[in-house]
Amino acid sequence: MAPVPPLLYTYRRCPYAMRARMALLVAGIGFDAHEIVLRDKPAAMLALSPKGTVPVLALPGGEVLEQSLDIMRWAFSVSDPAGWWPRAQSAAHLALLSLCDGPFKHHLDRTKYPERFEGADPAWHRAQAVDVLLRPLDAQLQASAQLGGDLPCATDLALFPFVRQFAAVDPAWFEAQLPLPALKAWLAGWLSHPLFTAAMAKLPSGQATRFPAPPVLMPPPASPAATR
Ligand SMILES: N[C@@H](CCC(=O)N[C@@H](CS)C(=O)NCC(=O)O)C(=O)O
Repeated sequence: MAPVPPLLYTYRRCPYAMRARMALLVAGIGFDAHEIVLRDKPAAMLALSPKGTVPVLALPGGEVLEQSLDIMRWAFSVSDPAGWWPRAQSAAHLALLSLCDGPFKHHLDRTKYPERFEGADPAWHRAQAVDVLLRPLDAQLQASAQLGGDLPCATDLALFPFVRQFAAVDPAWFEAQLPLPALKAWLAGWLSHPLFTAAMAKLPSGQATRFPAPPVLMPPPASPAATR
């Protein structure tokens, strides 16, 4: 009998779920995915993880991973010959990650949904988001095409979906007003990357489906010379 695959509760447009799906794909782990409707979360998911956020990964042995970073860590513990996880564990990378998930996410939410936060000034939060993460990220990416160096690492995967979301709030402003060329080249490389395309596969919602196994995922990323 074929082994039972892990089950990922996910939401296609959620940046936390994107990083989890990309890590599972990089690690070559076959999984079922249950695309949820945020306003109507499945009872089975809430039974496993009452906090009610996605992603949630239910492992065949009964363990439940309720945080995107735990899912990434687990995926790379299964298979990581290229060292995606260890290259993401430097103090500088962990600092970028906590800036992303902490202050940057705070400012991103208030840039994107100011109506949800009383008194929020989206232009101020947008400027803060740039200062807190995007400028340091651009500086880092001027030194190497990926945060992982020549090759990406788990930090690239973890941060990219959030930078994507920020850029999508006002793409014309992002393109015209933000002089961060290395960051933009990195973002463009990921947006067109087969790994991201694979991770964004559309699934029927409300049921578990085998997540499509991609053909070849990791051609080398575009070189800085080719993208800048
Ligand atoms: N710290 C969590 C955050 C996950 C999270 O906040 N996910 C959002 C979607 S992007 C969510 O599920 N929100 C619940 C809701 O909107 O009801 C993680 O890293 O997995």
